[in-house]
Amino acid sequence: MVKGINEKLFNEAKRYIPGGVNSPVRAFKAVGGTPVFIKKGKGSKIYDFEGNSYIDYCMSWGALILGHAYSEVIRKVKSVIENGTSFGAPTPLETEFAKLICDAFPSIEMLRVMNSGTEACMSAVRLARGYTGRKKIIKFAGCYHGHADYLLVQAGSGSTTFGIPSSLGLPDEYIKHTFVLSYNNLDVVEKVVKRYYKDIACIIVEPIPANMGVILPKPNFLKGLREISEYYNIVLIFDEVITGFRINYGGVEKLYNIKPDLTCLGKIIGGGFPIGGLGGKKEIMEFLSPVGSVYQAGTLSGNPVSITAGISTLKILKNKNIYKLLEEKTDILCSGIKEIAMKKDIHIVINKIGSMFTIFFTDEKDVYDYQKVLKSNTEQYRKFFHKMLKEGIYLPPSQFEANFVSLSHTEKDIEKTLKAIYDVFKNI
Ligand code: KE4
Repeated sequence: MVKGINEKLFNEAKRYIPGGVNSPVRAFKAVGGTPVFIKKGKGSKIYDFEGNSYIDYCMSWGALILGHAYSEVIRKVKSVIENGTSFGAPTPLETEFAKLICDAFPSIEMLRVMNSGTEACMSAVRLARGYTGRKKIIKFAGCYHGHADYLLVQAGSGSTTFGIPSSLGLPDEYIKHTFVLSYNNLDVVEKVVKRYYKDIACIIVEPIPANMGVILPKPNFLKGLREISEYYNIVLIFDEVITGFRINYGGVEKLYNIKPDLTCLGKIIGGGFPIGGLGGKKEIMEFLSPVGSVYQAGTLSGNPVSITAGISTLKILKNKNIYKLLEEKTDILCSGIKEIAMKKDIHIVINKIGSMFTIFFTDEKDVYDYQKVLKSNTEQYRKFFHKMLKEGIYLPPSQFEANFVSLSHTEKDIEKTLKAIYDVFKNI
């Protein structure tokens, strides 16, 4: 064990990279301390340069549903990588991939691939605006759709407003068309749509949000969004960058039998490589260039490496049993955590679906919207995070993110995690 290497690596990184990281959530700002620099990942584990290993529940923010460096995926990528990594020209692999996604999502008739979830969401909004000729968009406080200007907008706590910027660099003109409403509050959606429907191009929503921690939809919330958007000819966009292929083979739309008009994808479908996907109704998708006049493009979009990793991942996930396995492991873990918390009189709420969950440190008896999320005790989460890290468990470095169980997480991992929870809850 060699102490201090993370510190050294972090200081050097901060010299050349803003905040020492290439994405802010990695900098441990929400939990304090020095981020762990990763040397390698394999299966459910990650290893740092100080000789520590961790059971990982961040799993590249949900992308690695099979686990780190999953052998079958790596083998497939190795078999294609020497034939070229990018051609800037079409390959039949992209058609095979698009067909797999169209077969998995009842609402997706066509798919366009890009290189991130941000691009997928940005393109979806532009497409909805191009298709409807309208400007305004509805998003929900606490939902994250990547960092396109007009989506980086966060109202206060769920009130209906024109966007209040949550980032510098967002001119009013860019965000004045963004309404930010309260997830799970259908009445507010109804009121705003009734008043502005003539100008609203789309409603974009994480159908099961995971970016304010995991929040579950209230009965009929998603169905209500579908009915309202249908009635007023507003494009309904499900941002399934996290949930796509996380909860089942397909999306949340299958879970609730609700068909959005467009779906944004990312993470899992790239098998650990950069990817984003935008799919939906043919009638809308064919507004995309070069068929239609909504421009959308990307140098490495559909490159054979990401696509091969994606295809091999999806083919493994197609085995129905996998989701049952993932769910069982996650259920054992979450019920174990609840039991220990009860015994130690630690007040938490766990929101869980499939193989993703969030432990909210809160006195609330349930957490179903952003206002309740904001009551979480982030100080207690910070302590919890670092104590678990010391026990060799790597959780997402923020109370407002999700934990992910992968196919590589073993029963032994779950046992070790519960033992760590027991020791940490003893004196948190
Ligand atoms: P990317 O551009 O990071 O590939 O995807 C943006 C995005 C879009 N939609 C949803 C629902 C998402 O969760 C994301 C990205 N998620 C965050 C963490 N929850 C990525 C982690 C990061 O920003 O470093």
